[in-house]
Amino acid sequence: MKYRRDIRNIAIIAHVDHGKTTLVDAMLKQSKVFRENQAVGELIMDSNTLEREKGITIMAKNTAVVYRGVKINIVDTPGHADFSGEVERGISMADGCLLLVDSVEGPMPQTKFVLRHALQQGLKTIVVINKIDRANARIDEVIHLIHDLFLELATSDDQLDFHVIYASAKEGIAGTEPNISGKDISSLFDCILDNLPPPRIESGPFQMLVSNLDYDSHKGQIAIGRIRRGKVAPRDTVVRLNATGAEDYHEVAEVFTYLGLKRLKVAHAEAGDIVAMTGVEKVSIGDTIASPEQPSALPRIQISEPTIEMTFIVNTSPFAGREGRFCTTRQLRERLYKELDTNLSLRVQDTDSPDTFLVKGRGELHLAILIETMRREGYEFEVSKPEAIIKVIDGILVEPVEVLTIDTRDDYIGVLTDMLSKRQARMIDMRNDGQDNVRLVFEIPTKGLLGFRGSFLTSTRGESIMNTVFLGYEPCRGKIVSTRNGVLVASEQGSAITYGLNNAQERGLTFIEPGTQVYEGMIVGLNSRVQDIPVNVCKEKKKTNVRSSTSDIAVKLTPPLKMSLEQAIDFINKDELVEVTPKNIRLRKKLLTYSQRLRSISAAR
Ligand SMILES: Nc1nc2c(ncn2[C@@H]2O[C@H](COP(=O)(O)OP(=O)(O)OP(=O)(O)O)[C@@H](O)[C@H]2O)c(=O)[nH]1
Ligand SMILES: [Mg+2]
Repeated sequence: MKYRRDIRNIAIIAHVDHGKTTLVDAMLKQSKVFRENQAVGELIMDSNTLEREKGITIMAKNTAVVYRGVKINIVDTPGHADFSGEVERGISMADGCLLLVDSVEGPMPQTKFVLRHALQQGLKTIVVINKIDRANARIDEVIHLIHDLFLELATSDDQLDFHVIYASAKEGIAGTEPNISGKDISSLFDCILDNLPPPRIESGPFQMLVSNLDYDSHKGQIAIGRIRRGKVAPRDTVVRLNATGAEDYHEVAEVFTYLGLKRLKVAHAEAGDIVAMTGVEKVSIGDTIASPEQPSALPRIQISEPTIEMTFIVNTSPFAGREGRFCTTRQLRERLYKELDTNLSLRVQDTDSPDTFLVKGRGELHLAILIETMRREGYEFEVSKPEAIIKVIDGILVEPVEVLTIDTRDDYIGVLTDMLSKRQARMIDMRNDGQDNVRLVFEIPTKGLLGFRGSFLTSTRGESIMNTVFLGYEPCRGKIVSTRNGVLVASEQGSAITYGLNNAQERGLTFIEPGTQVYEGMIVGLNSRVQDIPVNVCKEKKKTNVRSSTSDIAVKLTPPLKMSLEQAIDFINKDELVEVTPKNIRLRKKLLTYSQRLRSISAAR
């Protein structure tokens, strides 16, 4: 067995926000991949617009730095549980990983999820205790908890023997002791070179597993992966082996390796390195690209199954076709199926109704990001309330269950446990730090989490953080009764005006401003009672000839409650839809007229 000692392939894994992308910034900055004085900013690898807006990583990405003459290929992965599929494929390119843990938060549910995957894939680990600059860092305790986690998850004894590095990614410093003496992250780089294994090379002709895809409008599809065997060069003939075992031949156009933020065009690349190549058309993640001399497929990447589903429907609102560029069934269908090429944990299915598609994903955020991306591309459509995916296993109806971790203050324990017990959650742990901060851990069916985030944030006044991670399937526990109030539904089409909205505000909270175009059946507010009521927000004040001294004084409206896309999806009930266009996000009843809704209620009785 041979090794490529001039290369290390590493994945950076952690719970959300523990500082992975910031650590990559520090690695890039120290290896001087930028010109002197070049303004590079922060979170350099979060290059996608939605990533920058939300401050989270959504897609796994490659970069590389050179240290002591060794090229370190780095895969930055997302930490949010909804994008776990990206972690699973990122790991498939690596031999080692950096497991980051926040010095205050300690190991979190997603820390466990990513570490389990890394250890199962046989990756060697370096633990990086990050954010040690934080005032309330509790390093000893965190290390202790990490040891427990390894004891629980290690698949062999040598995995228990990991190195620890202390870092402040933000300040760009790292050391082997908590009181860091160095002025940079050299100790981290040294630890990587000394302890993470170089790639092992098998002998034989070219073979590579496609772990990621990119697209270039000139060059077409770009297949990214790590070469397992042999060499590849432009103009080589290769075979692509897909999921069905079918083979087709292609000519490699260009081959690139990574350095800093660039892809470098190379004359050839060899086993052990991570490369990007063009010329292989219609390739999917999980395919193998190999030499025709020995065209054998590598095992496809295992990606966890989706847990929630929702329908995407062609826009049927009275405003359909006004604001989007792509509105037809064919365009919606093509776009959704195209997403499957790169979004591995997504599933799309046709339904009995030709203009409705069932889309399954790993969580509300996973689906919300797809919806937001499509709307920015110019698509217009409607989506239904997400639902947990129910399955039959061994003749028993089962549903997904998640672990919910909440970091909050003592004051909110009562209200939270009360809300969560109605959602069939079971508390499994509660830890208090003696200073009013408490961590609550629950097991909760996924269906109980849907629609929870909104009320969670309001009832804890935005002072708490919640995280979830998929646990497994368990026998169904029966229905959860919705506790949301009814809605205010526009009874007529037109332009909302202050007078009409003021009347509506006597009934509850409103969601729209004067001047907003509404249609009959559109949801314009939240009722203060449980039932829905129609309101005419376009209604003008009756004109009389008599002037009253008081009633003509300008009415002051309470500012409307504006919902983001995620909040809207979280908010709606089963008989409602979110209408998504490049310009607007509207909420509506599925049945637009009052009489239709009345009839359906009486039919249900
Ligand atoms: N105090 C402190 N803050 C840090 C440090 N490293 C990162 N942060 C902050 O933590 C937040 C999250 O950092 P990111 O690098 O985006 O975290 P991430 O792990 O890449 O997050 P995801 O990719 O979304 O999972 C940012 O506000 C950073 O500025 C650190 O060493 N100290
Ligand atoms: Mg990140």
